[in-house]
Amino acid sequence: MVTRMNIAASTNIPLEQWTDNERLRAWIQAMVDKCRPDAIHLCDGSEEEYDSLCELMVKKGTLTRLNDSKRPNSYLCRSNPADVARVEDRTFICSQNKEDAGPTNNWCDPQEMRQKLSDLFEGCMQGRTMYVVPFSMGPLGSPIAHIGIEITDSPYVVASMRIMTRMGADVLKVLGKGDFVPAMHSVGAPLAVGEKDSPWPCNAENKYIVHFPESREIWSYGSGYGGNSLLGKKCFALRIASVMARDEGWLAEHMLILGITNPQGVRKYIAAAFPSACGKTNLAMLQPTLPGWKVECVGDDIAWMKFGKDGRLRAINPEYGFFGVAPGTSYSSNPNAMRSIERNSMFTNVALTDDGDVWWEEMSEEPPKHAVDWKGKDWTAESGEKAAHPNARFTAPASQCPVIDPSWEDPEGVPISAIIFGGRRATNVPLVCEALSWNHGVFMGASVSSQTTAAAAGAVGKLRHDPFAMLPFCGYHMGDYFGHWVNVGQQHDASKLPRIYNVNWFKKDDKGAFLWPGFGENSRVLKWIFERTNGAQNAVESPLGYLPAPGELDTTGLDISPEQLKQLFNVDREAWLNETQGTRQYFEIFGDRLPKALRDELEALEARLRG
Ligand code: SAT
Ligand code: MN
Repeated sequence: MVTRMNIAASTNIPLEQWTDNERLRAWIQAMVDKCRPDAIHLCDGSEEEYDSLCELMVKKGTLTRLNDSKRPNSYLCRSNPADVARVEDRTFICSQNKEDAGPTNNWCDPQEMRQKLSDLFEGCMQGRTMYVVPFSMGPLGSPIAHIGIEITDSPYVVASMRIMTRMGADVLKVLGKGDFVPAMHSVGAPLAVGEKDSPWPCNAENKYIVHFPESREIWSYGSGYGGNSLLGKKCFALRIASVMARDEGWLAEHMLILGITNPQGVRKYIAAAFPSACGKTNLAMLQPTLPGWKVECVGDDIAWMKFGKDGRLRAINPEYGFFGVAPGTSYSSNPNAMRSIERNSMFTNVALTDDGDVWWEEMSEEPPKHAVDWKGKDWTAESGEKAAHPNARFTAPASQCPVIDPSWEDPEGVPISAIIFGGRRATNVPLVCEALSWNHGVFMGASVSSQTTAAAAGAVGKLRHDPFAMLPFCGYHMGDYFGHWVNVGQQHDASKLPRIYNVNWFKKDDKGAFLWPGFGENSRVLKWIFERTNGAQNAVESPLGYLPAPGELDTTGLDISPEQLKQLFNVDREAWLNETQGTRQYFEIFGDRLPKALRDELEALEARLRG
């Protein structure tokens, strides 16, 4: 017989003093009874709390403090090698009806899953401390923001949540007696009395990332890594929020948000969807190579967008930090990211240099002579091994970004002028193309394919459909999600809707070399988009949509041959008819939930290609 734990005797502050939210208190008590932690820590979000958690993790061997003269107040963390990325095959949408999860999600009967979770969570925190983490996705009190409470037995998760979200006592003040999304997390590794803990406890063989969309609940078990365990991010801000957005008429999207200012000082905002590890962070804080242009960052991963009183689509970044891919990031590829992580940052699965700093592939031209790799082993460049895991990450406060946008915390959000879709495509997809209409843009988003990356467990480099870059993140039937996008277009003033674009930085020539330099040079594409949204007549129509008219993509000072440019915009009709064949087949899986508007767009595209 399990005895009820006396919370009053086990918390750092009395629960009644911490919150007067009855539902929250009852949930905490229920989870304490189920998980049976040794202690309960109700988080206040203070710096002292963060520091003492980090100190605790240093003692446990989870964290290594970096050299303070190199990287002040920063830590390295090495995860268990069996816990390094999101696990899509262990991620479940447990809607009441299987059909509502749709063909792109793993579904499990909610009753069955509840039983499974109930068994898994039983006593799962024995020997550990349970942390209760109040967090706000979005600026505190913003009409677009929402509150969640994560319960976790991982101090790494608590420390990361403090960087990635607005977290702590202030959130509880805003919450009052109101509603929150409960997000339950355990690493799934209870400790027997006297058992020694491992630096990165997890339950590698038994991971469950579970969402109940109707009751808006998240349950995550077995993994401590990234989107599996920082439940405000993909689980709440995308999977659960996409369901809320569908029900309430807004959009929760896997999109960066950037502000772009032209030499005359006019600023516009753009949102852009790319799959994980396809350069969202680089684009969000890009340093334009075009003189006089400026890009500023609102967010690098997620956008919540609602229509404002002025009829314009307004976006907030629900997050408070960056959880960016480290390998490939350098002072030349993304100087603003590098400056964002100079202090107060956490690094997971990167290499440790002999002078107590971090390193990863391509961070510097010359690799260090010696380092300790992400698995904790001696490393030299000659070994042929990667020093950092390909999905190694930095976690840093967004406020440290030197080009953080002045309006990034505006509770009303920033007005969006353009939406971009993109993926990693070696062939076919041109550098940039504007949709002919809103529905054509929705079709573009729905038909995105991209090569897979190390952000998720599984094969890398495999081409797969990833509609709206939401394949792993849509909390309901993807066909209904397309329908929601079509409806949004129908329900709002077309002249105020953002224009929609498709881009591809990754097209290759027949020798396998990239045709476009990317990074800061992408400002040339953003400039063209900026001018389009300003009414410029600088495009020509192609079967795929509007392309830059000859000479209208600013290539001043860029070393690119006319042949390369031709290839970047070449529309190979034969190859494209193959492509539409693939899209047609893919759309089949959505059955009658595929909106007619998208079928019409597919047919219109085929007609234009044949025409
Ligand atoms: O989901 S994570 O936050 O681990 C990273 C990503 O896939 O974007
Ligand atoms: Mn992402």
